[in-house]
Amino acid sequence: MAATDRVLYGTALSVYCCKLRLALALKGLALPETPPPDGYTSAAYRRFVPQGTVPALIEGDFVLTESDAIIEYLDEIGAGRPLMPQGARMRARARALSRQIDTRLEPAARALFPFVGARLPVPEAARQALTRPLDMVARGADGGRYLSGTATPGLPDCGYWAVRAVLEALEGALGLGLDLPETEPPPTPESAEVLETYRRTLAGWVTQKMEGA
Ligand SMILES: N[C@@H](CCC(=O)N[C@@H](CS)C(=O)NCC(=O)O)C(=O)O
Repeated sequence: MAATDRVLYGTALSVYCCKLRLALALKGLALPETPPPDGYTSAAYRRFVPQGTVPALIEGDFVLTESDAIIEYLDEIGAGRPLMPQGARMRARARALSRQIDTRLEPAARALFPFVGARLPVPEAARQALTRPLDMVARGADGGRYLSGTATPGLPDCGYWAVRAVLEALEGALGLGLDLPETEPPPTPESAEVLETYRRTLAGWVTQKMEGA
């Protein structure tokens, strides 16, 4: 299938869409991206994406949600440069760290959103909730240049770059004093540009929240 027959639904602010855009940039794939009609909670969007989440990949009547599943699917059909490492154990480690970032780190970061512009103190427990998942990321490099010990960037790197951008924005807004693990940055101009664009989007969101306070 030609890349042009695929459509991606996404929103500028979604951390999972940023993760997928980073993966696509590393893969060298340019897929058209469009916002869900009337937003992702709309009945119009749920008519063809019943999960009502972004990102979603559409290929004819094939509809796929979940950023990891989309990235692994594109890998398996040979679309662009592969992001999953060679070897079952290496792939399993990449998946495990990616799940930890998505299911532990990102929700702990998201829990802080209501405090931006709210002029309320962030409870210590909410700040502490980030410590363990950040520690897992710090240990995830495991001797390699990229997360889960690989020599080239993969699934967990894309997830962490995106969530780290969110955490940086939260740090600027809330002064959390977080110790964010340093990992290798996106290595190509295209992937660096995706992350920079996302940082600008987040900065605009923070400004809007602070001004609305
Ligand atoms: N695990 C999913 C998470 C996707 C997700 O929750 N996206 C948010 C936007 S960042 C969303 O669509 N939220 C709408 C909802 O959950 O109803 C993935 O990796 O794609």
